[in-house]
Amino acid sequence: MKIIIAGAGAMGSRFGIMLHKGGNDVTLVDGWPDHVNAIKKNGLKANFNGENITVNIPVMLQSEINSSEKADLIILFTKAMQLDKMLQDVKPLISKQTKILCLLNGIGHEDTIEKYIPMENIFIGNTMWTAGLIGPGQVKLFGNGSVELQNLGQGQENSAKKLASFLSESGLNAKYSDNIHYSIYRKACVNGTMNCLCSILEVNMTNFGATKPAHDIVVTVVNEFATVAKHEGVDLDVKEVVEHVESCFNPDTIGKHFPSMYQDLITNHRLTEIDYINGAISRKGKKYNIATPYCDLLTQLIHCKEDILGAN
Ligand code: NAD
Ligand code: AOT
Repeated sequence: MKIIIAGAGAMGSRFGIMLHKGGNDVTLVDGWPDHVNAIKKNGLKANFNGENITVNIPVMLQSEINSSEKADLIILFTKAMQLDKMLQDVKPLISKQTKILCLLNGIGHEDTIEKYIPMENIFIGNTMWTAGLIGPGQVKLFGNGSVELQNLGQGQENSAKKLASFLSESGLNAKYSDNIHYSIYRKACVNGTMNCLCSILEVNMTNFGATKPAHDIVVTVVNEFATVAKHEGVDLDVKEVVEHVESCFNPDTIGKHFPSMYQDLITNHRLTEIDYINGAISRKGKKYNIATPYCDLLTQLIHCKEDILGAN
């Protein structure tokens, strides 16, 4: 099985390393020249659960893609803003059989993917794995995680189940979900609270969880997501989702993780995915005539911070 990781930053590197360690034919594709050149020169370096390892995985720039060999599976791990361009660039690697798996955070990526890929080959999901990009060619990976996925096209359930077992063979702990829109909204509630709040407050998830107002803020934001989700046929169990979000405060599991939005904005002064998370809820709220004041403000505050820090 020829696997392409399209977007090989923090998470793409994690999945690339785990699938490579699992004995698979993996190639990384990325658009950041310094990162790609560092991997070509020195291998991909990872602190993997405390152990320093170097993995030699083939890697190429998006601009170096040629059509010689088609992929069986492409796993998308760009940031949301980079997804459309990546799909355009990987076109030469796609045959009629190529399956595409999208595990990006945020809501509505299927609308972008459907422009390029036939529905029966699209698989969408979300992941509770985490990863950090330390610098070009170097990642830090700790903790455990999981993947939930489902087919977008009708009649592809068996393919989705096979894909989940295939990922699990490399330790990725993947499961087929028969209600992936619920899972995506549930994970979006984690990002709609942790990513923006840890970035605005410049803390990790444990530190945010230790503040007195944390619980009330989480409940209010999750309720805004749930009200919008209901208009899209997704009936979130707010109490369960709040518990799920708050489980991220645990310092012994993933509480010490600085969310990817923090890594983008605070560490690297890069633009964020806020418009695909809280911003998506604000837009949908307007469409359905639902007030989403917390999501509106959190989106605006992140955009303020992008401006203040000169993010690009
Ligand atoms: P990432 O920013 O590490 O990588 C995405 C792309 O940005 C890559 O092409 C990378 O090379 C490029 N990039 C990274 N740093 C750069 C820099 N300083 N200069 C120029 N280019 C740079 O993204 P990620 O954290 O792997 O996230 C991918 C997707 O997975 C996102 O949708 C994210 O929300 C989601 N996600 C992330 C985590 C996490 O812990 N990082 C966990 C779950 C889901
Ligand atoms: C995360 N983090 O999704 C993952 O950093 O964007 C991110 C992200 C799993 C559980 C909690 C947070």
